[in-house]
Amino acid sequence: MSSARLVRNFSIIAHIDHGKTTLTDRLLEQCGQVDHQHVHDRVMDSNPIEQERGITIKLAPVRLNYLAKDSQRYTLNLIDTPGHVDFGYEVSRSLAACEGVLLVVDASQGIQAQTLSTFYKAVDLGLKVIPVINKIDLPSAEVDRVLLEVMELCKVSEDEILRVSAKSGLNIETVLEAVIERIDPPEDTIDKPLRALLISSYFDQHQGAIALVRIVDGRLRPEKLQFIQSGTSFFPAEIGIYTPKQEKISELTSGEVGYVVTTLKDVRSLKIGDTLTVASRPATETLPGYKEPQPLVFFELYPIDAADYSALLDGLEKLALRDAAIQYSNTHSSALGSGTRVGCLGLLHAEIVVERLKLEAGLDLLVTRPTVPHTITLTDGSEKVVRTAQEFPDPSSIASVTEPMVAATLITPVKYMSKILDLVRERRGRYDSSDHLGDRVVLHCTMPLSELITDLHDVIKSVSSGYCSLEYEVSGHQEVDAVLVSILLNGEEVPPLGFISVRDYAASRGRKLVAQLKDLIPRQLFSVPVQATIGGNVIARETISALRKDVTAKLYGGDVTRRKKLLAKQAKGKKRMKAFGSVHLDQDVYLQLLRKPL
Ligand SMILES: Nc1nc2c(ncn2[C@@H]2O[C@H](COP(=O)(O)OP(=O)(O)OP(=O)(O)O)[C@@H](O)[C@H]2O)c(=O)[nH]1
Ligand SMILES: [Mg+2]
Repeated sequence: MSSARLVRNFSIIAHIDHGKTTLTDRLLEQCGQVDHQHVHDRVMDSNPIEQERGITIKLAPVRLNYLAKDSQRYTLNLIDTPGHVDFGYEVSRSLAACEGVLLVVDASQGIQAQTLSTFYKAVDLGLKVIPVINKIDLPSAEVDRVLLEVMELCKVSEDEILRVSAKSGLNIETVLEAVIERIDPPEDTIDKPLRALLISSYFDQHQGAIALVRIVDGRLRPEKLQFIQSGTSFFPAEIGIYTPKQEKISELTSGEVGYVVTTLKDVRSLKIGDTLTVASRPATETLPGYKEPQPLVFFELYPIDAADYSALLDGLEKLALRDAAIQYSNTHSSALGSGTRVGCLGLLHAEIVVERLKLEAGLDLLVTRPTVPHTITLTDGSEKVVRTAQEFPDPSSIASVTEPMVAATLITPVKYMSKILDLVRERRGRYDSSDHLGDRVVLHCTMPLSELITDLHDVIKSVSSGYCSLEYEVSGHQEVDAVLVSILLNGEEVPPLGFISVRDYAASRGRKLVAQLKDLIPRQLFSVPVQATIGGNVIARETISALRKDVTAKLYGGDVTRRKKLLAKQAKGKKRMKAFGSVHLDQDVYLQLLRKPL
């Protein structure tokens, strides 16, 4: 137990890649908490995908034990957050557990779209913001320009802005001292009945469901505990903190952040934002929670080998145990058999889910194009939410369609502004207003979400030489004239290749996809027409010409064992493919198409 006066709770927030995780690693090092025997570059990004991609996808708490200049030992509970827009909800949860934040800004980049959104989230919650300019060691650092931007945004004087290099460790101590001086200690409410906010959860193979909590009032001890909203109760097997290793302690008290091993089998019985209390002496008032993450993109997954269906469900189940933002439900297609429809927070999240299933469950999967949910009013007056192209109803039964819209914020140097606005208009967006930020401009626009989950991000980066950044939030729905474009191979429909498009762009997108398919599909022994259709009318067509060489010839030479081997190899290859109109497609074709936007 530590006295609340000597506790500080804060999160590190920033635009993607501005150095949150590196700074967290350095702070750990400063407090002597890095185990040099097991040290790898990134102590905090612990899961393999985070390590490989160098991005944070889940919030991570850690407790620092810091001997300050005033000779007192402080307990600093820090939460490292992800910067990518798909994982913005993790930032909101982290902020709910803090009294302050370190707002990190890359000295070579300045304030970016995500910097603004996370800053306003922190201000809305009344948190103390400590601005930190990072990467001052870089030759391309423009510390003075960034200082002005930060002073303008945060309404602070120059000497309140810290200047550090998380890479070299320069000025790291100033960060810890500023946290102690400027962030308020949590309120000391140790005598009240226990109320702990569930910030996050994960599943450990040996320990079961583990809850990450911020103790708001009272003490959390080994006694029967209960969640107020869900009613779930349990006896904790262990209480502890992250240093960053799990470290068992006897109790957590008001103001502290730590973990509780719940022994529950299903992590989904832990509802993020729920209030934990003591079963025999419950608190009555729940803590203000926060919104559950809402999936924004949906796609379908089918095992290429139907026998793998149960392995697919198992794999997804395991993933969902660790990642509460994944939604999935069973679906069936006449052409593809049994599959699942998966909802994710964005394209990066979707890519990570598919990657994990392939890696961890070793599955060959057919992935349909990610789609945003459309709400369709049918001619009989009923409403239907269509999450993937495969569910799109017959055009004659549709009265109207609406699609999700987003409020997008783009920050760009003035000289790229007109190019960016052209791009926004091309993607069916509209300009709403703008502000100035130093010598750059902040554009507020409204756009269809479906236009954002394509290559928009890459295109924006390329027209602005990497200087424009984008951030968005779902803002409502708007009516759209949408149609289903179907793809036919050799006269037979290939449902996973179909897509929903606004009618005006359907023909050009259909042509683009048909041309991509012509390049991607290997030539066959016969010529294969590739067509795109809307409601049965052909809008684009290409032909994959036939292979001239007789590829089966080699099957007939040589001895029996060699022929058998070749046949077996061929059968194995076939298993990993799915036939449409006598054309076999393997998972690589789908995966490559996903990366080629329309
Ligand atoms: N030169 C220099 N590079 C830095 C500094 N801090 C971080 N970096 C580099 O910047 C890149 C991104 O750093 P991360 O710490 O992963 O950034 P992040 O903000 O945690 O990124 P996300 O969690 O994905 O949002 C890495 O390649 C770091 O090595 C610094 O002070 N100087
Ligand atoms: Mg990170």
